[in-house]
Amino acid sequence: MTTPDPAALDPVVLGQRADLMIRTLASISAEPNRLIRGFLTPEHRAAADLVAKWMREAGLEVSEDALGTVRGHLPGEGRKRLLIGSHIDTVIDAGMFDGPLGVIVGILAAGHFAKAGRKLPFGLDVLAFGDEEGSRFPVTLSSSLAVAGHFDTSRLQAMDADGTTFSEVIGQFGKSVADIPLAAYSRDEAAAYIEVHIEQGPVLEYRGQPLGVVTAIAGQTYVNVEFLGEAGHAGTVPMLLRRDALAGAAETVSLAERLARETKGEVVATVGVLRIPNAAGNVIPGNVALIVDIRSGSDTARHKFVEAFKREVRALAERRHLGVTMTDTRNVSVTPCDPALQDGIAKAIAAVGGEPVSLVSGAGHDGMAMAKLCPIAMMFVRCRGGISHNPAEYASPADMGLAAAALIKFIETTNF
Ligand code: HGY
Ligand code: MN
Ligand code: MN
Repeated sequence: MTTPDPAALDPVVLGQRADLMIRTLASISAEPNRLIRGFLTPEHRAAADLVAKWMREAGLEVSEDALGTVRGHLPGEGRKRLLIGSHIDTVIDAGMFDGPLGVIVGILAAGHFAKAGRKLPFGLDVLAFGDEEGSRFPVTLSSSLAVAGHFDTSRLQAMDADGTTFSEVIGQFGKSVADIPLAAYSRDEAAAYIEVHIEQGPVLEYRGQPLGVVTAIAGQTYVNVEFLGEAGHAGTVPMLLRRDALAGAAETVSLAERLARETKGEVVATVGVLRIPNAAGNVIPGNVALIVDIRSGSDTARHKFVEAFKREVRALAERRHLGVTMTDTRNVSVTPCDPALQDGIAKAIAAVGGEPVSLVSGAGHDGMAMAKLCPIAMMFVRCRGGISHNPAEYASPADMGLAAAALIKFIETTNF
């Protein structure tokens, strides 16, 4: 039995380690002046290699699956394993904490037990997923779905902006599509999945608390809306004779915002992508597409919203003599977090001096995929101004250290 290092449980030391690791990982990007790390890119390769190095240094057995998920394993007494993970891919021009924080805190926690020579009643697996954001392909959660045994091979035909297919990219990454099923855990191995993640919202900061317990992950509907009007000369077509697809899209953006505001917080709706092919200042847009991201902690409220939204879009298209198609490209129900695990996390937060705040996650996470395999739970970490998906994203070393100490406490006080 090696002597436990007293500093190992000191949240200040853990926070400093986490901060250094976060900033080191953040230096791996596709571009020098902003953080971009797409799925199965050279940056993913470099990030995976760095995470694997940290896992080995922490005393974990490292492996990597066919979708580039890096796994650090600490053997326990029995066959069961507690899975601790998050993602190392990013959105474009990202913050450095969204995703990596959960992997790094997992490595620090597992390393604590490895260094102490502690044999836990269950194994620990730290997982670094590479496709949570869906910023390269129009699909998401591929790596965690593969680990959960629910990878849908239709994704292999998805294409990135260069027209390269998902399956081609797997080959370029040095992996084989045939090996994807090997990534899956069997149900009797996976005891639970825990993810530590920045809140990406303002609640913990408002409540003056460093850590929170997630009760559920919001459900999501993505609607691809495409308007078909008539391209025309900007100077010659009278306003009343136009079939302006962009004007229809603009009215749709305001409609989504108005309907969501009317739900008084129950539903949020965002248009983050608007595509105008062959855009030109002197051409009336004839064809415009937009993606509407609709989320809610209540599936009933979300479905009701989508129905009302689509009804009003059809009406405005009619009024404007536009053709319109609406395709749901994502429909994910609310993912509840396991009540017993929530309780364990709340107790661990209290043990490190926090007052556990419970909240719904408006953001999606790999836990949505892992819930198909085993019970899940999430611990949120306060982030400044609730800002995320933005380079101004920030979590303090003190709060990150408390999260690592709370996760260690959770592992020590939980049994499966
Ligand atoms: O969209 C989300 O909520 C996550 O950041 N991918
Ligand atoms: Mn994100
Ligand atoms: Mn995330």
